[in-house]
This record gives sequence, structure tokens and C-alpha cells, in this order.
Amino acid sequence: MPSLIPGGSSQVIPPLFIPASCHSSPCSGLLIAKPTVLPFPCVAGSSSIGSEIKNTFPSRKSAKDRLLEQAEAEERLGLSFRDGGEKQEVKFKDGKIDKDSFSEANGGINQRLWMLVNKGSCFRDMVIHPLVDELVGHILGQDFILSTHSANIAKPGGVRMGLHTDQWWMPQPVKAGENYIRPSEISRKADSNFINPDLSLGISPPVVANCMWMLSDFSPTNGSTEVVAGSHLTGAHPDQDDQSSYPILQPTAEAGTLMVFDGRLWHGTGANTGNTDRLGVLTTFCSPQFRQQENQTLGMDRDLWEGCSEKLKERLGFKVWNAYGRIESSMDHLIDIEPERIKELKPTGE
Ligand SMILES: O=C(O)CCC(=O)C(=O)O
Ligand SMILES: [Fe+2]
Repeated sequence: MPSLIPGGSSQVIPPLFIPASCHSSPCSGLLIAKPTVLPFPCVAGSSSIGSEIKNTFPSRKSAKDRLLEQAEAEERLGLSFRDGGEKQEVKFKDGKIDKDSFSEANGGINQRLWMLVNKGSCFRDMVIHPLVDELVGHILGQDFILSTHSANIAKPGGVRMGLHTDQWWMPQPVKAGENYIRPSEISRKADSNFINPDLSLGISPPVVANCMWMLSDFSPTNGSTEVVAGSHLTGAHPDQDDQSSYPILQPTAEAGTLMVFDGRLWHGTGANTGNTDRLGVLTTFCSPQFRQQENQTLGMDRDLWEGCSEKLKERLGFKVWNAYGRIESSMDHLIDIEPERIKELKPTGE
């Protein structure tokens, strides 16, 4: 089992990419696998939108081809979600974020595709891949659930996303009796005691682990993920206003590489200053007591249920964890997608 958090200095920056099957990068917060598992075999045609597009492709596809055709279909059908534009500003309508903020018309560049569980068996295979069991399991323990399964196609002209952690919402350790930020008031823009924590209080453990499946070559030119090796052990979150002094690294890696990282690691999409698309799939997992970023149990395509393995159902969040996530009986192992609901009852005869 690779060792991820040996408690060493956060200054040690080991080589990120080692050409072997699976390596730990002690102290860096990154686990790198250079498997030959990609491209995944993938049966296309499971898309529930755009029937004219659905049947026009060959049936067996690599994950890369499936992603590209899904991206094109979402674009053609006006469903494309775009971010990473230099001049793109988030707009508000009636106090809520306006969806049109994330369009090409509003300057968005990078294409994001969400809920990949519904968009091809190749993506469902990623959720239950043995490397995920081993590497994510190493960080979170054997029980973890899918938080979000998305693609980020970083396109030429896309700007830096900005360093962040994928558990920005995790409360910081606090001193007994002292003021704390109420959990629901934690925001993506890190507060000062997130940026400069009191380390005498210790740091939070990882409760998220993220997998970046590289479906194209990644390089600093095409927007390879920025990382700050070792940042997961600092207890700090990056400052959203000034990141100029951080020791940012960008991996160069060939298509087929899997990078798994601790949810506390500072990272973000790099700027794509080249002329090719960077194709990344992000499979983010969290511990079972936390809320998923995408509502997998409600959002999952009902037609896929019968074909889902028990392992996939568990990963999607249908498994009851210590009586949490149950509907009636705390003894249930898995909840059903169409659960029996006990409704308002009256004793017979009344
Ligand atoms: O696209 C990337 O390289 C990273 C994206 C990311 O960190 C995120 O979406 O949270
Ligand atoms: Fe992230």
C-alpha cells in the first residue's frame, strides 16, 4: 500500500511522475499511477438527450472519444457549461447565480461536463476502478462515496482557475469556548483563519480525495493541473486574492495517467496558453458522512439502475452508513432507487 502522509516536512517535493505502475509521493499529497488502463472500453449511446446524436456513433468508444462526442452534443444542444474565461463574470438574477454566466456568450472558455455517471459506461467504470479502491481507499478508508464526476476540457485561452482545496467547506479546528465560523457560513473565499491557521490546534484530516484521469497529454502549456506539493499538510487554505508567492508545480504527463490527490491539496486548472484541448476527468470522492457535490442518488438515470453493480450503487451513495442515509430501517444495507415509503397511517378500524 503506498504511503501518502508519513508526517514529513511539507517542504519535500518528490518527483511527481515515476514511470511505473503505481507510486506514492510521500509528503506531496499526490499519488500517481501510470497504468495502461486507458483508454477504457466504453459503450456509447447511453445519453438520454439528443436522439439524433445518440445513434450516430459507433458502439465501442474509448473514454476520450465518448467525452468528445458528449461534449459536442452538449454544445450543439445548448447545454454546454463554460468557465475559465478571462473576462467572464458571474451574474446574479434575483439574488441567485444566473445560469447564463457559464456560457460562451458570457466569455466562458473551458467546457465542463457534469454527472458523468449518466454519460457512458466508461465513466461508470472509473468510479469502481481497482486503482480507485486502492488509492482513494488509502486516503479515506474503504468506505467512500462519489461526490462529483465531471470533465474539464481546458481549452486554449482558458485562464487559471486559482488554487483551492476540494474540502474548502471543512470547519477548521477551534479552541474550546472561542468563537468559530459557523459551518454554514464557511465560503469558497477562504477566511483569514483558514489562510493563516493556528497550528497549535492541529489540522483537519482529509475527507475528500480527487482523481484526475488524463485523457490527453497534460503539460504546463495546455493547462495541466496546478498543484502545491505538500500543501495538504499545512492546515492552511490558499488565499484567493494573491497566489503569486506559492510554489506551484504543473505536471507533464502522458494521456492515460491517473493523479489522485488529497482533498486538502492546493490545486486548480492551469491556464491553457497552447493550441490544443486538455482533456481531464475529475472523479471526486468524499467520506460517507458528507454531502455529495452532485446529487448522485437523485440525479442518476433511472434506466441504469438494473445494470448497476452493488459496488457502483454503494459508491453512488445508496449504501447506508452507520444508519445515515437510510429511509426507514437502519438495518438496510442498500436503499432502493424506488424505496417503499411508509406514509401517514391510521390503525385499522378507525
Ligand atoms: O481542471 C483541473 O485541472 C482541476 C479542476 C478542479 O480543481 C476543480 O474543478 O475543482
Ligand atoms: Fe478542485
